[in-house]
Amino acid sequence: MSQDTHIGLFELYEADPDRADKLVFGRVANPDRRGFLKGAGLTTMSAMVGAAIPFAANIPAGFVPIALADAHAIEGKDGLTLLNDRPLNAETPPHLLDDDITPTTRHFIRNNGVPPEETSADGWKLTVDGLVNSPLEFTIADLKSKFDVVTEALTIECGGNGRAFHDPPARGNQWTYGAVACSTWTGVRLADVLKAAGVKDSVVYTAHVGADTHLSGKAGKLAISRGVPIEKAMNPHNLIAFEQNGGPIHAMNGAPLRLVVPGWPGSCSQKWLTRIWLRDQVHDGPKMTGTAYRVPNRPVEPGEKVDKKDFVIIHAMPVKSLITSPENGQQTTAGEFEVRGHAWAGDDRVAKVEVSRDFGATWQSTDLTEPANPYAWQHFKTTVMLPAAGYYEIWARATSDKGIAQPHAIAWNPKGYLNNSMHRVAVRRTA
Ligand SMILES: Nc1nc2c(c(=O)[nH]1)N[C@H]1C(S)=C(S)[C@@H](COP(=O)(O)O)O[C@H]1N2
Ligand SMILES: [Mo]
Repeated sequence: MSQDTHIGLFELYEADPDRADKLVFGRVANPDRRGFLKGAGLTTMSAMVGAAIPFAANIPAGFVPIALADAHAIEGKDGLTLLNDRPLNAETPPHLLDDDITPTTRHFIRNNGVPPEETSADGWKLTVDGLVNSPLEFTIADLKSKFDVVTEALTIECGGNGRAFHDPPARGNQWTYGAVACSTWTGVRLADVLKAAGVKDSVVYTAHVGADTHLSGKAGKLAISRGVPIEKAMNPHNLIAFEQNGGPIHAMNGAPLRLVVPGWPGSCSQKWLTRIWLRDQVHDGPKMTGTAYRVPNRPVEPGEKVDKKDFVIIHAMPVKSLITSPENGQQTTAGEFEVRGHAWAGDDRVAKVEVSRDFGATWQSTDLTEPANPYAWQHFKTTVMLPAAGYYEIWARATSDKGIAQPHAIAWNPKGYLNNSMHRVAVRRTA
C-alpha cells in the first residue's frame, strides 16, 4: 500500500478523505451510491472489524466502522477511547480509573509503532550490553531464577497526557485525562540486572530497545528508543516486568517483557523490551532528540516559537490528581456526595489533595492514603455538600511533599507535554 498507511485512518480521513476512501473502499467514494464495497475494499473493511460483513452492500461512503472507532474492539480492553488506530492509541475515561489498582482491561495504550506479532514468553531474550563488564543475555526464566522477583503498584503517565487542552493546540495524540494508570507490575529490579552486568564508571545513560517496528516498515528502524540517566536507572523501583496485575502483560502494554520506570514520562518504560544498552553519552535514539519528550528550558508564551537548542529532556512528571468519582456531568439529588480519585507526583510524594465546590474560592481537605509503595498513586476522598439545586464544578488540587501544587492553567509548551492543571468535573444538583 501507499505511504498513507504510515498514519492512522482517523488522521487520514481528516487530512485526505478521498485517499482514505480509496484505501478502505478501494475507490473514491461517492456518497450517493451504495453497494460499491467489494473486492479489496471489502477485505480491508472486514479485516478491520475482524468479521465478515453480510450487509456490506448497504455501507455508505466515507464510513469508518463503529467497531473501529470504539475501542471495545481492542481485545482484552474495556471502555477505552480510541484516539488513533495506527499507531494504536487509546485512553481511559476518568470514571473508569476509579479502582485503586488499574485493571489490565483499563490500562491505556500508547504505541509509537507497530507492535510485534510474536509476544510469547518462551524464547524471548533480553540483552544487556554496551559499557558493562560482561554483556549478558537472559530468558525470562533466567530473570526469574537469578534475581529477586518483586511486585509493586507503579504509576505510568504519558508525557503528553492533557495535551488536548493546549491552546494553541499541539500536534500529537489529543490525550485528555486518561493516559495514566497504576497497575501492579511483577518483575526484577532493573538495578539488580545492571549490577549483574557490571556498570562501567563511564556510563551516563541507558538506552532501551523494544521489538516493535517503525510505521514505515523499514527493517531495523526503531519507532522509539529512550533512556534515562544512570542515577535514575539505579532506582530500586524500576522494574523489568513480566506480569501485570498478577497475570500476563496485555499484548498492547508490552508483553511479555517491559520496563516500568515510574515517575518519569511513560516513554521511558520501553515495552516489548529486548535490549538495554549502557552508554557514555545522553542516548540519542528516536524520540530522545529535537522536540520529542523535551520542553523549553524557560517559561514561554502560548504559541511562541522556541529554538530547538532551548529544549531540555523531561525528567520527573509533575504533581497531579484525577477525580474518578463523580463522573463529569453526573446528576445528583442529594446535597452530599463522595468525591474521590488518585494523585501522584513524579519522584515525590503527594502531601495533600484539596477539593473545591465553588470555583476555587474555598478548598476543603480530603483523606489521602499513603502510597502502597513508592511510585504508586495515592487515593483521596471526601464528602462534598452542594447547598442548593444548580450547576457546580468540583475541582481537585494536589500538593507534593516539596510544597508544589497543581496550577489553575496550563504551562503551555510547543509539544503539549506535562499538563498538570487541576481536574474539574461538572455536577448538577437537580433537587
Ligand atoms: N517499545 C515501545 N515502548 C513504549 C512505547 C512504544 O511505542 N514502543 N510507547 C511509550 C510511551 S510514549 C508510553 S506513554 C508508554 C505507555 O505504556 P502503555 O501503552 O502500556 O500504557 O509506553 C512507552 N513504551
Ligand atoms: Mo507517552
